[in-house]
Amino acid sequence: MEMTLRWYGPGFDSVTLEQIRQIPGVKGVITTLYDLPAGEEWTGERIKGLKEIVEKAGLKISGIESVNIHDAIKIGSADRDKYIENYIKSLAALGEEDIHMVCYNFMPIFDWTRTDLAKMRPDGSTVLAYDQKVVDSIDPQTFFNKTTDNSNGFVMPGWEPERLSKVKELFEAYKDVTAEKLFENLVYFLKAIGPVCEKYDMKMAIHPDDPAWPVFGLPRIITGKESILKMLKAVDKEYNGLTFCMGSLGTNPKNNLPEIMRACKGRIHFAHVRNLHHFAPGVFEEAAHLSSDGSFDMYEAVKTLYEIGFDGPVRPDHGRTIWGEKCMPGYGLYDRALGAMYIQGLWEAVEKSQKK
Ligand code: DNO
Repeated sequence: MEMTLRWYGPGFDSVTLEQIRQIPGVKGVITTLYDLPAGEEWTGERIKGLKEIVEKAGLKISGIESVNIHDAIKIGSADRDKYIENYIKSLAALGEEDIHMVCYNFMPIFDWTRTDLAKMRPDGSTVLAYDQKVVDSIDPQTFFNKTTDNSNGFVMPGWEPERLSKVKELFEAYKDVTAEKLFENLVYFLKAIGPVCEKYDMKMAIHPDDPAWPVFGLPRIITGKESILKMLKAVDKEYNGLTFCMGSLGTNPKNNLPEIMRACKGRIHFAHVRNLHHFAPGVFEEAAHLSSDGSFDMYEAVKTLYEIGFDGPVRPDHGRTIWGEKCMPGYGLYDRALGAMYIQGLWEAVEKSQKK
């Protein structure tokens, strides 16, 4: 495995590449062109520019999170081929720059959802949290407008202002998109990008739905073992793979994380390793990475990644906000750095004990 950290790019992240470089073992970043709206073509020039900045700091780009999918592709509207064409060009441009892993999601409208971005824990740290009752009490079409509360002024991934300002129109556009239709549209997209992925050895890593069930009446199709295997089988090629996001799949305690990893052996191209603390069904908060701080057995998870021969990029995921840091909720330096060290500690222990 290759330890990485997510970095939003110059001007968007409170964390610097110089800081990331000083985290032991972190050699690469997972980044993006955060200013580009979904659907726009990524040019070689923009990618080169980003790469230069990262490499100048002594790091490399280990993958992209995300090249976002335009709603026309998810909805399957008449103009989708134009956006797929742009996506193909973007993948080719990334391949030309020797970047071979792209994380994306196929969630309608909202990407990941939390009900609190700064829930206070007894130790004074704050975390992202979710309560289904709160989600059920919201009418998303009137509730969301230009920004999200508590985000410290940062644009949250998947919650870009241009998206939030047209939530009503988007709901209208998605009204006939059932889970079956959404799945068909995903398969259509995956087949269309096949040739460019194979030409450039591009690994596509779909991000699971977070939380792993439908929210606001919108369908969600990457929620657990069965739906993931269905997706992998529908386009049974290596390029069509998964981001194994523990936190997203783990929102549903019925998902057996090690079992899903084993079932997806060879098709996991990226891993987000993090911990959640469950209180009740549909009520959880994000914990420190340490097993005893949350509900997941992190040792078992890392051991399983090792045993299935996973050798792609891993990143610690949403961290707590600690030590007074001013950062994008979930994406501060301190707790993710602690997470990176912990995951590497587990990996080293597993590796040494299994090699004996
Ligand atoms: C949230 C992230 C997601 C993820 C996308 C991938 O913190 O895990 O926004 O990056 O769903 O496209």
